[in-house]
Amino acid sequence: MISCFIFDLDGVIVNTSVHHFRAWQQIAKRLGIEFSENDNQKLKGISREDSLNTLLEIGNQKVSDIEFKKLLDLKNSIYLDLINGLDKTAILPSVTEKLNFLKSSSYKIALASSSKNAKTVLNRIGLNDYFDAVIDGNRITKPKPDPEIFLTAAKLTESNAENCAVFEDAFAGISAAKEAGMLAIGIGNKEDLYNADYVFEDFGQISNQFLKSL
Ligand code: B16
Ligand code: MG
Repeated sequence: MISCFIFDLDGVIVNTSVHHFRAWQQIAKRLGIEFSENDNQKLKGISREDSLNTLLEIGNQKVSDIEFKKLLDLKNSIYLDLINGLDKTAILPSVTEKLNFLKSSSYKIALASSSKNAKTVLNRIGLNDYFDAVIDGNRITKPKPDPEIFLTAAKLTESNAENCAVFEDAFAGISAAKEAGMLAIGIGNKEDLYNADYVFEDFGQISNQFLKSL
């Protein structure tokens, strides 16, 4: 029986994935690497460092440690510029309704995002108060697909892993949830998230009854 729901942030709660993609596109352009929306699927949910390594692999390139750090900082400043005006209009469809339902039904709710900017994003969209625990990229040592982030969420909400369900939009995030022994609910399409237990296009497709039955 599920007693705790763990939400990913980018691509699940808020539409910031497109801003991550645009920022990486600018880095790719600077490096002379062709970087498509399809390539971007590989970057979803993984850390900034792992994303840059993946981009360099795509372009078959190597850079010095100093250049690597510079590119990470540049990507982040481009991303921060892009989300400068972020507000609650960026919340994805039916997310607030689902959070209200879960809160009023006394489920535990946690946020588990690889992003080191998760708290900034959460503040800007004004959803802070819903979460019993917030775990971001600053708080973990092993990023998704490692299960650490979700196991930490279980610990902080005093939940057993088998009583947790995770909402994720990334293959790496679904892998991490499964590795943690949790139920994995994909938000996106079945082709990309074939490793999930269930997949829905968005929260509008998930009924309260379904959540209660888990
Ligand atoms: P940052 P999530 C992830 O957030 C994004 O999906 C991924 O594209 C990004 O590289 C990662 O956060 C790190 O973000 O550069 O802001 O620390 O989907 O786990 O909420
Ligand atoms: Mg995500």
